[in-house]
Order: sequence, then C-alpha cells, then structure tokens
Amino acid sequence: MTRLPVPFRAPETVREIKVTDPKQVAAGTKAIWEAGKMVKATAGVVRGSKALFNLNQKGGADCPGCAWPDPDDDRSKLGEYCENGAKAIAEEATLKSIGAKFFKRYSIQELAERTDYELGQLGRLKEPLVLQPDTNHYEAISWDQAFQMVGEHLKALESPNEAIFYTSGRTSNEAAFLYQLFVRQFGTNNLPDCSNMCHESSGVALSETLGIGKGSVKLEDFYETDLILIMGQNPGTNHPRMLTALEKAKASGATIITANPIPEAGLIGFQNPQKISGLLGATSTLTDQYLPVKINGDVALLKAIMLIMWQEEQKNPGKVFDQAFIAGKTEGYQDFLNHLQPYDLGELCRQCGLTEEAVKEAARTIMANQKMIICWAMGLTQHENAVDTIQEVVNLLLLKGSIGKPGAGSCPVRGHSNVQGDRTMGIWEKPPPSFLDKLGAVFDFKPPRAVGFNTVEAITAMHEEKASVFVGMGGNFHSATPDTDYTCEALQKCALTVQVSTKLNRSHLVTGKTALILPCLARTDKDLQASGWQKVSVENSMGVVHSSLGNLKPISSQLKSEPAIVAGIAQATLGPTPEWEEWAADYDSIRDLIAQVIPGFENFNKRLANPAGFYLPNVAREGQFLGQGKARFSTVEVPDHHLKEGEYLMMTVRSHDQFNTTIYGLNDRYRGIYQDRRVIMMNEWDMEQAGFMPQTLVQISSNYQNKLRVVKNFKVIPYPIPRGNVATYFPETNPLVPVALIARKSHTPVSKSVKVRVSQIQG
Ligand SMILES: Nc1nc2c(c(=O)[nH]1)N[C@H]1C(S)=C(S)[C@@H](COP(=O)(O)OP(=O)(O)OC[C@H]3O[C@@H](n4cnc5c(=O)[nH]c(N)nc54)[C@H](O)[C@@H]3O)O[C@H]1N2
Ligand SMILES: Nc1nc2c(c(=O)[nH]1)N[C@H]1C(S)=C(S)[C@@H](COP(=O)(O)OP(=O)(O)OC[C@H]3O[C@@H](n4cnc5c(=O)[nH]c(N)nc54)[C@H](O)[C@@H]3O)O[C@H]1N2
Ligand SMILES: [Mo]
Repeated sequence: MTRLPVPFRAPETVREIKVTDPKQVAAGTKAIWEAGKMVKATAGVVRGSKALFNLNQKGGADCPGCAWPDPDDDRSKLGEYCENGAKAIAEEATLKSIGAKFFKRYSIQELAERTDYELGQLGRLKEPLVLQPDTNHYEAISWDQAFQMVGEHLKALESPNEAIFYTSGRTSNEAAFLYQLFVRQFGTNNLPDCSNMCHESSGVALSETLGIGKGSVKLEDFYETDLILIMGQNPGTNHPRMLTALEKAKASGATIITANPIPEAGLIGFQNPQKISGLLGATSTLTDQYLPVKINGDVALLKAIMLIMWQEEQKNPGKVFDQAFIAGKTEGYQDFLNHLQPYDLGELCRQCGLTEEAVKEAARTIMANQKMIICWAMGLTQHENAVDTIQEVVNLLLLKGSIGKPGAGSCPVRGHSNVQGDRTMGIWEKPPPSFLDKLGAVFDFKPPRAVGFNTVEAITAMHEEKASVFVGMGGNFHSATPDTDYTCEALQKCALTVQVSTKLNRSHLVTGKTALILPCLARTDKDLQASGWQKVSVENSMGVVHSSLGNLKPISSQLKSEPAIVAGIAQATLGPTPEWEEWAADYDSIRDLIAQVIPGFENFNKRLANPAGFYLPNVAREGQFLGQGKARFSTVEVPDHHLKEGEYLMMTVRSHDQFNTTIYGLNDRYRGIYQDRRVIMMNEWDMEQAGFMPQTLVQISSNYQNKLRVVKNFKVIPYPIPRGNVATYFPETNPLVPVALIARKSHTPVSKSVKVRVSQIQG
C-alpha cells in the first residue's frame, strides 16, 4: 500500500452568505442565549451546567478560553464566564467522541475534505491511535506501544536537536514543567510554542525596555486609572470578560480611547450579561474616542500624539511630561526627543490615516489625564516592526510616568489561558542561563545551552530535513502556522509526528510518515491519579497563579493526563526511572520541584491553597526596571509599506465563532457576517475602484520574494475599514502568509500586514 495524497488545505467551497450591518453593542441576553444553546446541544443540560458553574469560581476550573484574569474578590453569581468561554466548554464537555472504529471507516484523505467546523463537531478523541507508514487509516494502539514508538524514534536520531517539541498555551504549569524537563534531559532546547506566533513581540519589547516580558498591571489598576488606551485588540470576542472590567473602570471615572482599523462592537458598546441591568438591555458606551487607524499605523499615531505632547511640554515645562520620573527612573530621554522632533505632524497623520483633529483630541485627553493603562493584543504584535510599535507604547507610558504605580502601566492581553505560565515554566527555545543553571543543579544534569528552534525556524528545519520528529503538546501546528502549503510539506517530511490532543484537527491529517494521536484530559475533566483527584495550576495575563480543578467525568477511560503522557514518553526515551511515575501520580510533587527551580514559586503548594491564587513578582509593577537599572526609551522608525497600485494590506483576524483554529460556527455576529468565513472585508471606495460589488467572488494572492501564493473563492464584503486595508479570517488565509515574513527580533509571523492583490473570479 502507499499513502495517497492528502489535501493540504481545508475545502475552498463557495457557500451562501448573509450580511447585515456590523453591531454597535456586544454581549447582552443574546450572548447568554448563544452560550446556553451551544453547551446544552453538545454537553447536555446537567453536564454542561456542572462545567459552567464551576468555571472561574474560586477552587473551580480555569476557563480554557482566554487568559483574562478573575476578580480577586467578588465573582458574579450569574456565572464568571462569557459567551465564548461557554463555547470553549461546549467543545471540551461534548458527549460525542471518536476512536479507532471511526477512523477505520474514514481515511485521512476523506477527513481532510471536511471543513474545520465539521472536524470539530466530531467530538473528543477517545483512544490512542497510530497512522502507520504507507497506510491511510488510523488504527488503535496501546499507550505502552505508543510511548515505545516515540522513544524509539527519539533515540534513533543522530542528535536530540533533530526533534521538535511544540506547545500550545492550554497546557498546565505542572505538565509544562515536566515537558521542558524531559526535553532538556533528552538534550535540546527545541521548545517552540504558540507564543512565538502571539505575544513574543511584547515579550521582547518589554524585556528590552522595562526588564520583564510581561505586563505590569493588575485587574484593580483598571478601577483606579484615569485613562485606558486599547490598541489592536478585539475584547468583545476574544476577551469578553475584559468588557466587564472596562465597564467598571468607566463607572470609576476612566476615559477609554480605542485605536483599531475596524470599529469592533465590544469596544463601542456593552450590555453586561453578568448584571441584571445588562440582561434587561441597559447599554454602556465604552469607547470615548475611536481612532480608525490604518493597519500598522500605530507607530505614526503614537509619534503624532507624543509630538503634540512635546510641543505643549515646551510651552509649559514639567506640566505635560513627568520630568521627575523621567530623570529618576529612565534613560535615553534626550535621544528619544532628538529623534522625535524632526517628524512632521501632518505627515504622521497621513501615515496613520487619521485627521489632525482626531489625533489632537486624543493627545489632549492623554495630557489631561494622569494615570494611564495601555492594552494591546495581536493588532500590534503581528507586524514586521511589532517590537518597535510596542516600544513606542512604552515610550508614551514613560513620558507620563505611567508605570510602576497603581492605576497605570502596560497590559499586553494574552491569548491562551496558560500561555504565560508555560513560558514561566521554561517552555522557551532560548531560556535564560540562570534558569538552565538552576534546572541543572536541582536535577543533576547538564541542560543543553544552544538556542533551540522557534516556531518559524521549526517549520523551516523540518522542510530542510534538519528535524524529523515533531511532538505537539496541544495546538494545531498545521493550521496556526503561516504558509500552510509549505508547513504541510515540512510536516510530511518528518519520520514521526505526534499530537497530544483533545479534538481532531488538520494536524492529525497532514502528518509525518508515521503519526500518533495521544488523547488527553482537558481542563474541565476530572483528573484522577494514583494519589487521588488532581488540581493543576495556571498563570493568567496579570501574573496571578491559581489552581484549576476539573469536575467532569472524562468521556473515555482511555484518556491520560498531560503529565502522565510526558512521564510515559520520558520513561520510554530516557529509561525507566521511578520518579517520573511518582511525579505523574501526585502533582503536589511536581509543584515541589517547580518551587525549587523557579523564582516566585516558593512554598508553591501552600500558596496555591489560597483560592484566589498568588501574584508572581513583577519588577515593572514595582517600579524596579531592568534589575536595579532604569527603564529605557527607544527610538523607532515609522514603517512604510510602499503599496503598489492594486495592492492592499491584509490583516487576518478571529471571528466571534472560533477559538484560534477551532471553528465553533460560521457566524461572526458582531460584524454582521453569517453562514460563511471565506470573506474579505473591504472599504466601499476601494470596492468601487476595483469594480467589485458586494459578494463578488474573488481570489486573493500574495507575492513575496517572487513566490506567488493564492487562495480562492472569497466573497467581498463592504466594511468600515480604512482605504487600502482589507481583513480576512485566520486560518483560511494562512496560505498567504509567507513563512519568511517575520517580525524583527521576535520572529513572529506577520499575520496582520500581508500585502495582497484581489481579483475577480470569472464564472
Ligand atoms: N473567543 C476567542 N477568544 C480568544 C481567541 C479566539 O480565537 N477566540 N484567541 C485567543 C488568543 S491565542 C489570542 S492571542 C487572543 C487574540 O485576541 P485579539 O488580538 O483581539 O485577536 P484578533 O482577532 O487577532 O484581533 C486583533 C485586533 O486587532 C485589530 N488590528 C489588526 N491590525 C491592527 C493594526 O495594525 N493596528 C491596530 N491598532 N489594530 C489592528 C483588528 O481589527 C482586531 O480588532 O484572543 C484569545 N482569546
Ligand atoms: N494568520 C494568523 N495566524 C495565527 C494567528 C493570527 O492572528 N493570524 N494567531 C496566532 C496565535 S495568537 C496563536 S496563539 C496560534 C494558536 O496556535 P495553537 O495553539 O497551535 O492552535 P489552537 O487552534 O489554539 O489549537 C487547538 C487544538 O488544541 C488541542 N487542545 C485543546 N485543548 C487542549 C488541551 O487542554 N490539551 C491538549 N494537549 N490539547 C488541547 C485541540 O486538539 C485543538 O484542536 O495561532 C497563531 N496563528
Ligand atoms: Mo495567541
């Protein structure tokens, strides 16, 4: 037998689509209704309610959705979850499942013809499976055989650096710690993670300027601040509980400015579904000033604002900038000013696509308010100059002395629920030497020192056959990464690809010569080990570490926990050692190890007993920048995209019905787009100029370094977006994102500014 070709991409079928005007308000009763509908349909009323009411309560399960923090004190009686958290639960708690019988019936080729939405609907993976070389169907395999297979492949490599160990951000601290320990004992730092595609740019920018790659604010800071600037983020969909915090901030007197190429519903207005008033339809207006900035116009915008502030500062010295803070706590101020002064306000406004009036109004608001928080997410991190942009954000905070004090600071809003914790645990291709020293000392071995592959380098390494074993601790490497076709070729060159997963996705279908699916327990599942019912811990976006305890009966007795799977692979690779079994049997013992290795985790088990968790130390929050040093101003340039005639700058965004590559449904309710995701949102003037009508069928192409990439069958939708800019959904347009197009310094794929052309498909 031979392995037949597997389609690399999801089907590019044309569907009927329905469009309405974008919404002005997010959440409300509709959100509760949508949430309930989805959970009941997939998990049943009893199981679904059990999961939902446990969610984000003290001592309950951490929502597997986003990393937005829980309130330290009062939690809503109506439930501390949001519509999209409920959808994440519905995905996990579903009663449907698939195993060997199902895969006997359907080949990988047949499954690859289904949409991502259809794959997700199949339910949970319920037993370990293997796809043998030259076959087209997965078959059952025992856990022991699966572990042996991984161990044999790993041991057969000439160098440990020929293996790649990816992590997605749902993995608990305990599993992540064991995983990186195993990988380093095996002998490599090849630990790329989803963070490489996500907030890596924030980590790099903040480490260089403030000395810590994490944000500096706590949730309470939102209630003490005067002003919140939200850039490149769509919380109504991706961090819905942030809207509750913004509503509370406004009630305490804060002003909100939003910079986003599109007016996202949740940032404009909000009906709080966790409050009776919100359920009855009372709307809060969240954004006081909306700035429709052009894609990647943020540096120009921030520079324009700071230029206006500087002009005012000259008229009223010490009244606009916090000179005491600048003198005492920063360095590089004079260079920064010298670099800023020659810029021309009119030109900067043209570059960011805003009127001078609008920018002046924003600058006036910023000058009139003392304490400021700046929030951002993927709209800033996924550009070539993303690190620059975030350093420009830091510049503004430094000018105002708005960092290291209550009610002020930096707030990169993280994605996956434990992506920040995984990094803290050492999931990192370039860990600091101090971390490796400690790890080596505690476990008595010599950790590898060479920097490992990040996500993009991992793809290239597999493509160039420098790596031939891929292990994915969660995630969907096939679809989340850029340049889908190239990534598929890379994966197919591997001898073995292993996916530790909860649900079927395309990474299980486009595989190495041999492939394994190792099904694991999810966050909401009850995790029973030899020593009893186990809790795990996670770290949220604001550096709070807290416990998470699942309470649902697992869908199958064949599922293993992530720590148990790591222990199994470790023993099969490094040789049988009793401690791996002991660690997997009792997570308290893993936490005792973490306490010995990672600063801030002293007395971990004892402190985790506090239901609200505990804060990790944070130098920026404490006003101690760069060790004992000073925070740094940066000098960054305004990017120029040189768009040619007929070229547009494309951002790839999430719809309201997805969690990254998991597609919950085909509607993007807040944007008024229903029944299909193959759309391109375009300015009406641009449409007219290009001769497109609403729903004209088009293909989109990118041409980077003379390689043409094309996706077909997209429908044009008129949308309030700046001219020259277009928006599409991730992952449908990932085939257009060139693997070599990455952010400077952070190496994050440039998924938010891809130059594309759009042409009508005749037919
Ligand atoms: N329900 C749900 N929740 C999620 C996720 C999910 O898929 N579904 N994903 C999780 C993950 S991993 C992450 S990282 C976060 C992602 O959270 P977000 O970053 O909010 O997600 P995106 O959809 O990528 O949205 C980016 C936003 O930035 C804007 N934008 C794009 N380019 C620019 C620009 O150049 N400048 C400015 N100012 N704005 C720009 C877009 O219009 C959009 O509003 O959400 C997390 N939470
Ligand atoms: N074009 C474009 N590409 C992007 C982005 C973008 O904005 N635009 N965003 C990027 C960002 S911010 C991110 S974070 C990445 C996301 O990249 P990934 O984290 O790799 O992708 P996900 O879609 O979140 O992974 C979903 C899969 O994880 C598995 N899973 C779910 N829960 C668990 C669990 O508890 N344990 C285990 N072991 N497996 C689990 C399921 O099998 C599911 O199919 O994508 C990036 N890619
Ligand atoms: Mo992310």
